[in-house]
Amino acid sequence: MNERENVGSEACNRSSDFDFESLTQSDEGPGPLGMVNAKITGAREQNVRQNLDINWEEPNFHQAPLWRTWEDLSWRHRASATITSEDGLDQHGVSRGFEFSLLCYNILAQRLLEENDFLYAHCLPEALCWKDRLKSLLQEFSYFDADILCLQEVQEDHFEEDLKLFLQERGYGCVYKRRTGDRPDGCAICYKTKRMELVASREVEFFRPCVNVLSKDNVGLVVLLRPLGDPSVEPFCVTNTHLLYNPWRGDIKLAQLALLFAEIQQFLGSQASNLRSTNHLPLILCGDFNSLPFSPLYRFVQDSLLHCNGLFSSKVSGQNKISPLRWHLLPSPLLPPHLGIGPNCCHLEQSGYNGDEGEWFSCKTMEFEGGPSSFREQPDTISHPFHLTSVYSHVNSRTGKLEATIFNSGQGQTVDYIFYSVDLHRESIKRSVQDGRLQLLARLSLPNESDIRDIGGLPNIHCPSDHVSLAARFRLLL
Ligand code: KL2
Repeated sequence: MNERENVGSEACNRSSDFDFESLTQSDEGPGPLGMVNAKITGAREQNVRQNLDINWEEPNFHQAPLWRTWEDLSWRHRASATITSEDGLDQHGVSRGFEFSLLCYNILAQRLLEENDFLYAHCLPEALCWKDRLKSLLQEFSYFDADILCLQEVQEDHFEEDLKLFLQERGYGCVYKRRTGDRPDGCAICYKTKRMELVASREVEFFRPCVNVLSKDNVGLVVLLRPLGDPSVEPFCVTNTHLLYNPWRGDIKLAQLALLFAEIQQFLGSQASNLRSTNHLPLILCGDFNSLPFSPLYRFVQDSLLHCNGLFSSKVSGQNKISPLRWHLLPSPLLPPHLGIGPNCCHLEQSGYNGDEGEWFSCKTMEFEGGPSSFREQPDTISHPFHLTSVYSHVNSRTGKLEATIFNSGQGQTVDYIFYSVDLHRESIKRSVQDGRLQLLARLSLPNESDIRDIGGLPNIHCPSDHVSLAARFRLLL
């Protein structure tokens, strides 16, 4: 019996009598849970470790759950809200708005696990079998009970047969987009229908025939969600994606991201009738970017701007430590003109848009230094009109250690992100950002590499994926 058969049969028999009903029927979550020890219960948890009704066992090899805590960031807004305005504050000086939680998680498609089984040689067979991994996943979903789930590597048959029903029974509406070609997996966005409604969605396929930098089957999913309960709260946009893995092909990753930005703008433009405000629409962009913090691709998201001149494809994602034998510069322009997308990541037919309404998606609105004229001087500069920042700072503020969202080949790295839209301020030439209509209230702590090594790597019998989940709690201001 080879390793793959072992993964698929013997190990799975162990848990074939697992009762999934018991998970779906509980309103209070699954009870004692080995996987995680933090729960989204409100905006202002300090550190929920002590309050948990969970049996905590000392870590030991292959048996340990991950130690996660909530980092409370809501204090940042109490101060600023009180200073700036009395509007929209409750009697405690806290700004009113719609609070929600979001979980972003690459759940590791079973087919990909089996195709790349050399990556998981260190794992116990039962940590790799779908039925066992499913059980842990469902426990984790139940436990966090997030209002929005953004999932990557969701295998279509497992989504249809196992995940969707479970999530629907727990009150989620689901949108799913499989990768193109014969890829087995895709992205899903699930939202609590009691709390918000789906206004519209767009599937984004990055594959375009005959375009070298868009030759891969990755996808993105964009949704517009309207909070229920308070008609004065406007919709917000959530985007989920899984960019190409190949560390050498940063050209493709960057082109996929540029196309995604263009599609988000076009989608929002098409939804103008559903939107009242001309202010910037709150946007959350999350997923698996297969790129490291502070890499050129990451900088492009955060800075809204990237100078591509002299940049090698193999350097875009920051994954490569070694230099390639053959060096490929990024193509110029990044996207071929016949796609009709400019270096500002905007469909050209939209660039001419000049209405008073919807200024937020007008591609003429270049809000960074130089504006459109700078492109004439620097044709290799790409930009996008969103102002985004990462929920995580990638270095744990308490320990000073680098965070990791993935553990592969004995190495922990960050490749998954939750970015959210912020207000941009400029002091002379220096940019600074601060929370705008989306306020970051809390984030679930991430482990560092040695935390993951201590629990025997990923996946293990408590942690069903080679990624860990990211989670944040936001307040959408009225
Ligand atoms: O890094 V990932 O894992 O975001 O978790 O995205 C890809 C990789 C995923 C979809 O293509 O499959 C994984 N070495 C390591 N991982 C690989 C490889 C590889 N050669 N090929 C695919 N993946």
